[in-house]
Amino acid sequence: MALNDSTTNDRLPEQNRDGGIDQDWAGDDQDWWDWYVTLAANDATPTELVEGPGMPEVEAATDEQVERELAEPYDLDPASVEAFARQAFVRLPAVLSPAVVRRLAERLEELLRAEHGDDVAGRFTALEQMWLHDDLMRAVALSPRIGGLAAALLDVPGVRLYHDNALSKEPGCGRTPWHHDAEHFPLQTTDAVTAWMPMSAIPGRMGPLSFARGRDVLNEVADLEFDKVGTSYDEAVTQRFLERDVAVEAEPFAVGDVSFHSALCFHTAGPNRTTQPRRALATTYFADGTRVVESPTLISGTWREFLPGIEPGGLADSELNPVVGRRD
Ligand SMILES: O=C(O)CCC(=O)C(=O)O
Ligand SMILES: [Fe+2]
Repeated sequence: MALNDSTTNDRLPEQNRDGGIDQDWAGDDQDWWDWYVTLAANDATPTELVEGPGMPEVEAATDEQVERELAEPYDLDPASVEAFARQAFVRLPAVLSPAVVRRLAERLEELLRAEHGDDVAGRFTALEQMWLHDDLMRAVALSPRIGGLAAALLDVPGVRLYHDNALSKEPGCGRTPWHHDAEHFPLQTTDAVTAWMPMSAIPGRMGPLSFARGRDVLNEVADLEFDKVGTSYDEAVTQRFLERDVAVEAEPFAVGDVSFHSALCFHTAGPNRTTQPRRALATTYFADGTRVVESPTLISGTWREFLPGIEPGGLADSELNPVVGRRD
């Protein structure tokens, strides 16, 4: 199967084809992902898809059990806080029980199918702002457990919701390009973090989220020019990390593991070479008191949807950005 490989700008909305990246994104969030994955370099050699893990093979939790678990605090080990501060990401075990993952995965399947249908092979299908119309997804986005972890890891008094996301890398979809999210979030802070919550086990061949270790990795690649139509930026980052011995963690995820990556963390994900979709819920939080940058870019995507009524430079506190977590 040919993995997504495109070196033209035909995935860019027409209004965004000319000029640099200092312009608002003209399409919707799915258009953004369809474009974004074309910026990843992929091995052209076709490979067989192997069987992948589906939803956890346990009985699903009830909706009440999901809400209860997501409301309870997680016992965060000080070594994990220290690891996050040093390496800009951390993985935490057993943040979600297998039964809760199962229930969320079932619901996500329904939501994705309703939005994208069945004909999705090879694509990266996304959903966002599910919390506005779905009770279970609201329990995740507004979870005191997940929000509390975000505040504790960032070591800030409180965090607000930026947006939720479902990220479904369908069978045969290629890599996610190297990037760091500070570039994506139009926020005047690096105190932002994304909880990446897999909806199954994710073995290596399924494309687990993978992280370059260290808060300062950014400096190693700061001189590389972003490429909005081809894969040159992604290739240059890969090359630079190899040359400078930047350690990359690309471990599989077990059911219930959740990773938290800072806006400073460089990350990527491999192709999904399995027969099952690689699905995760990804929710982003930022420090309360943050302002929107003066000049959002193409890479900021559909940010106005996540901060309605807030103009560049304004305080990021719309009604869609409730305070979700507090540091104890
Ligand atoms: O799921 C992926 O492959 C990419 C997700 C990502 O970049 C993020 O959640 O920040
Ligand atoms: Fe990201």
